[in-house]
Amino acid sequence: MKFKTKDILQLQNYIIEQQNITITTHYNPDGDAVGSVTALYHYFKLIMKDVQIVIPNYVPHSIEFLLENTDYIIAEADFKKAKKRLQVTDLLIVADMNDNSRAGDNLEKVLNEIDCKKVLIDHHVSPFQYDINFSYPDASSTCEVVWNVLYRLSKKKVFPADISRSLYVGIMTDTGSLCFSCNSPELYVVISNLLKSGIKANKINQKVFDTYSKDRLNLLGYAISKKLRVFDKQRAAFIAVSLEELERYHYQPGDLEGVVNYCLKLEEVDFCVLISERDKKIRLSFRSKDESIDVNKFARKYWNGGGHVMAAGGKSFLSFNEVVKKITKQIYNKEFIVKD
Ligand SMILES: [Mn+2]
Repeated sequence: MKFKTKDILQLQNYIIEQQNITITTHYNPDGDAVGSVTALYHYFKLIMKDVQIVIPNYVPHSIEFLLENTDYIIAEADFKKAKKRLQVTDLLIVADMNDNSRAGDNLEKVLNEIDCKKVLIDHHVSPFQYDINFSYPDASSTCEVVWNVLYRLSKKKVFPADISRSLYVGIMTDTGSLCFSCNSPELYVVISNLLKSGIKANKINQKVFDTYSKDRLNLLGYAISKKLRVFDKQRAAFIAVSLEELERYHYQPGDLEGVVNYCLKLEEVDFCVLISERDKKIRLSFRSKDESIDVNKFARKYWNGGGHVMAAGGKSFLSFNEVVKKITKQIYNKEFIVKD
């Protein structure tokens, strides 16, 4: 990962000059988001900085343990406190999101308004320009970028266990346990250095991946056996679950995490979608098996979203049935292959 020396020097100056640091990330934070912000938090604590985390909304149960021994505010639970902190922040670090709008409507406004130094650490395409951008769309995860930033700041390769554990979780969750975005030899050097801190990879994997409730496993079974629609000719598939169906399985945040990837396990499928109905909107996740199907472009063009070439998300305020109809039509017409 190539870094500009001037960016690292500038970040170093910000860290020395600025009194306090706030770290934030995207709405519906995943393992990479929470891994990034907590690793950065522990690093700044180590060098005795006043630091706090602001997370837009709930953290899924399987990665909640990463928040132990950190000072964090969940904006959706205590918006006043989050806003107050951000308004007095001298240095804002935005991790695992490429645009303030990804923090959700309320937080976006505050992030846009505040006047402070702003640094981005991320791996999504087309980032918004901050004072310093550490943006590496080829990286497996933001946590891999964070490791590289910390290495250049500290000249150290092995960090304390709390930092290493957070970064390890981010890399594992964003690569589907090294199943995708996993071709870079340098990534394995990073993981090797994380394990040198003494963290136990097998125990962490269990904690993160083997935490299903009976309802969650049953919802997965139902989604796959009853809701999967495959389009052989178009090499595409989708799963659509309504709010009523989610409620039947006592849906908890995070319960649909990874469900979209099951569609791609089909040999005859190269593109897939998970559609899920939420309180006020419809959420969509897109996956592709092939770089020629750029789901980031598809999500940007049609579904108010974005992300990566092979994994992206979107949202819609149409009704559930309308979204299902629109996706069906787009699959029939192969509109998911977006030409420039
Ligand atoms: Mn990520």
